Amino acid sequence: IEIERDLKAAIRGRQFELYYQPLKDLQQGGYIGAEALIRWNHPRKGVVYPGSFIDIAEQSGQINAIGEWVLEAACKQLNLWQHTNVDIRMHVNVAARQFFSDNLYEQVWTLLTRYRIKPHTLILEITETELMGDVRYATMLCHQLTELGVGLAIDDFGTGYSSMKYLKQFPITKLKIDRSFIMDINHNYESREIVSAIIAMAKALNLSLTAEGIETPEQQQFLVDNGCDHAQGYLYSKPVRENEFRQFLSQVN
Ligand code: G
Ligand code: G
Ligand code: MN
Ligand code: NA
Repeated sequence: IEIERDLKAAIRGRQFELYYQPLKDLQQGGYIGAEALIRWNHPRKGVVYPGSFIDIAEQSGQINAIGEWVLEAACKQLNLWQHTNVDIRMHVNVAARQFFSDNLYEQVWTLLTRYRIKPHTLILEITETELMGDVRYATMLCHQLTELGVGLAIDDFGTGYSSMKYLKQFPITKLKIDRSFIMDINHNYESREIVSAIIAMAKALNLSLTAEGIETPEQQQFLVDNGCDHAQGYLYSKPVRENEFRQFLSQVN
């Protein structure tokens, strides 16, 4: 209840901020994207992480207003990057309730137009569980969003409930392997087998693949050797503020 009340003030009071975590192209070496991750600059508590308020916002319905803010802030930023020749794709997390709200398509259309975004540079991250909530509606919406030209990624892939049948049915462009599989690939035979099977499946279905939660050079090496496309994790950078993110890019790209 206290958080709900504080969130109301936060939405009105511009207390949210996006941090960015770089996505590395494992085969070419450069950085090709950023995942936008929300932070709440709470007037008393300091920086609050989404783990402690996204679920509450989802239950209270405040996620719609927050999600709208996130999408607009990400598009505004993408426009600025495109103006300064920072060639990077923007990944944005979309919560279930936001995905199934009746105006996501319109929001995305409006923002692409308002901020002159090249559609393929915006990627919406959705979880398997979200998609499976209402397969018919999700399939329709995914097709509409794909027609706008934006990319669709399944986030936390492997942890949810989904079937190969639906993977083929949704017009998804990308999978993100959940970091729980990456965590022990260097110590656990089963995790290695699962990860290489997911890599093979993504290739067979012509889906681009990002591994999440890379923390060691050994994990990276395994993914490079097995042909994974992209990687994200503390090995490269934790999520950082925009100025730090640009500084990071100028040093590495
Ligand atoms: O940023 P952090 O690593 O603490 O993220 C924790 C969780 O919060 C992740 O599962 C992430 O997907 C989610 N999250 C972060 N930013 C957003 C956002 O803008 N919208 C939604 N819906 N979830 C987010
Ligand atoms: O669920 P989603 O993939 O959107 O969440 C991303 C979350 O993972 C963020 O909270 C981010 O801070 C966290 N994260 C990103 N890279 C790493 C990593 O290398 N190790 C760990 N433990 N967490 C990470
Ligand atoms: Mn994500
Ligand atoms: Na994830």
